Amino acid sequence: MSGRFITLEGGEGTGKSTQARRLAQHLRALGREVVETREPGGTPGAEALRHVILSGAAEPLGPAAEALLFAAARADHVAGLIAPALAAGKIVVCDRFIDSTRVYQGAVGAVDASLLDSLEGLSVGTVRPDLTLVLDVPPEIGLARAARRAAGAAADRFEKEGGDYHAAVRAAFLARAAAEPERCALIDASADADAVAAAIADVVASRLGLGAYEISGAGA
Ligand code: Z5A
Repeated sequence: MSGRFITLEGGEGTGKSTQARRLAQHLRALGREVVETREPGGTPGAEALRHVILSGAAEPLGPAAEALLFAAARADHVAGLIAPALAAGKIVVCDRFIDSTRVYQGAVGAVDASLLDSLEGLSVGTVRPDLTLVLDVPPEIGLARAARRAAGAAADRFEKEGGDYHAAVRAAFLARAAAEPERCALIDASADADAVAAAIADVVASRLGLGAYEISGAGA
């Protein structure tokens, strides 16, 4: 028995967390067993590393060192949660995964691709997404959404970056989606959350054969 692995990717405030939750609800309503998780994080060890990374404590060490930390967190997450869930036949819905490293540390951070290849091999082995939903909105919309949600809380390591940074992130995600169209589906995430959820459910049904979509009214 082997499950299905779905990842959601995209820049800040594109709605990944919202849509991961909506997709998991939708698949559960269809009678599927779903594990919802996120990166960096998902296991106690990886959540501890998340705190170190997002606090900015590792930023002075440079993007290659941050890539090592993301890879260490991912190795624990894959071994401790994702691989066992897939082996048990469950559907894993993960908010960010390997494409985030390729975009933030690779395309934007300029970490050498051969180093990222090695780290990816070590951390995930053969565990690769069956489907990656790349959520796309113009950065000004994503950043405004994230700012509304944060409502005065301090910006983390990545949230404090400027507009050019987030534009580069968007371009790199678009390039990844274009380079791997069989694995990746590009989703226009600028519509309201119900419309985006419906578009995602259609893609999941057509690409993976996981059910037809009915509006659940779960809200954003
Ligand atoms: N990172 C990395 O560099 N390398 C790696 O390998 C990995 C990660 C795995 C993790 O940040 C950071 O780590 C990330 C990249 C880096 N930083 N950045 N940027 P995080 O996990 O704390 O945050 P995030 O992944 O960027 O997600 P987010 O900012 O929390 O946004 P989101 O999940 O895409 O959006 P959301 O939380 O679902 O929605 C944001 C708000 O918008 C919220 O109030 C919603 O109610 C609202 N929303 C959602 N959808 C809509 C629609 N459709 N319309 C209107 N409003 C909406």
